[in-house]
Amino acid sequence: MSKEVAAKNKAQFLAFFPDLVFELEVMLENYGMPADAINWFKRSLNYNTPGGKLNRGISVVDTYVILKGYKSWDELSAEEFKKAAILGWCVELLQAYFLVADDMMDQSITRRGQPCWYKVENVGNIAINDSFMLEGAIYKILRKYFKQESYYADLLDLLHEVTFQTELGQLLDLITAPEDHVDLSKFTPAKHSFIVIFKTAYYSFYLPVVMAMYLSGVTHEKDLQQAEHILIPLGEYFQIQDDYLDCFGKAEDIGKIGTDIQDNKCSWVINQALRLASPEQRQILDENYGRKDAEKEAKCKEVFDQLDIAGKYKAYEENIGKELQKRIADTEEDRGFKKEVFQVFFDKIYKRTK
Ligand code: DMA
Ligand code: MG
Ligand code: MG
Ligand code: MG
Repeated sequence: MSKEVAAKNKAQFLAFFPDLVFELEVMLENYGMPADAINWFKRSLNYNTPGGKLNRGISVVDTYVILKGYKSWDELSAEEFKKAAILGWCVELLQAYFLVADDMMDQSITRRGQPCWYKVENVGNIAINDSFMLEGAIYKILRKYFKQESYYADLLDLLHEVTFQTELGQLLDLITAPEDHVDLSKFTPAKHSFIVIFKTAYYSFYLPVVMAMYLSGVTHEKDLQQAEHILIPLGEYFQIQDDYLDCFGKAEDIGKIGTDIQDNKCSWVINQALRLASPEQRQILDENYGRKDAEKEAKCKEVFDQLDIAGKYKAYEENIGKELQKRIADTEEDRGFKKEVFQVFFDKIYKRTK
């Protein structure tokens, strides 16, 4: 897909969001909510939902188009676009819900180039309830547009399962990173892998594709298994990129200031460093990692540079790229699934810098 087509699709997807905000506004009016509360919710929806890359949401539409055998979004009927776009925005609402809460738990400062929602004047802890309402909006919208569909229960079940998996990942992420007690021996590659698969891969990669599978009726058990076989390692790679960029990316590119070192996170970067560090370097990491102190953070980064973590990342990226390409090539298409679904997703994230 050319850059121009991708930009046009993104604009079309984005242009649909105000319709959903309006629907939700009407729903709140029907509950008799006062105008200032409706405006608060609208502000939270607009602040937290559409500002990112929208890869997850757009993937629902892209996947549906491919599974239907269409050449482009132009072949979608108005009704088809609407249904796929609604499901896409449901994934983006789920993402918004997780991010508002994640930024509070991670004490982050910026997100998508603006202050995190809880950091906005007069928001603070109200952001907790706002995050719940971003999640609740998903089910209000699904109920309105999909209740009569045969796959409505499947959609709800998928969303609930994936939400719970994400929360399991977040739990392990958080308890492996206690604020008051640094113990780097608790970090292991296996734990890291569990954290990133559960907190990111299921909702970011598996969910949008399976939603589009339900919508298009390509739902053979073996195809769902194939989706998991490729999208989970693809999502693991995506979160490893996120871990790497938290430390080595530019804030202007990633739209957020990295917090993993100060937050004592079991990230890909520290796991590599622990594998390679000399006893002296290990001691520096033991004394400086996970402390709310910019100078200590810089000392950790010095060790990461000495260990050439950036070079190790490049090598990892080449290898995982090859492995994923192999899995994509081996995808069976005889039941109606198309390997292009995976290829498009792969191309969107391979060697990303933002
Ligand atoms: C993100 O993990 C996971 C979820 C479920 C939001 P993270 O804290 O590494 O994300 P970010 O770097 O965007 O804060
Ligand atoms: Mg975070
Ligand atoms: Mg987090
Ligand atoms: Mg991160």
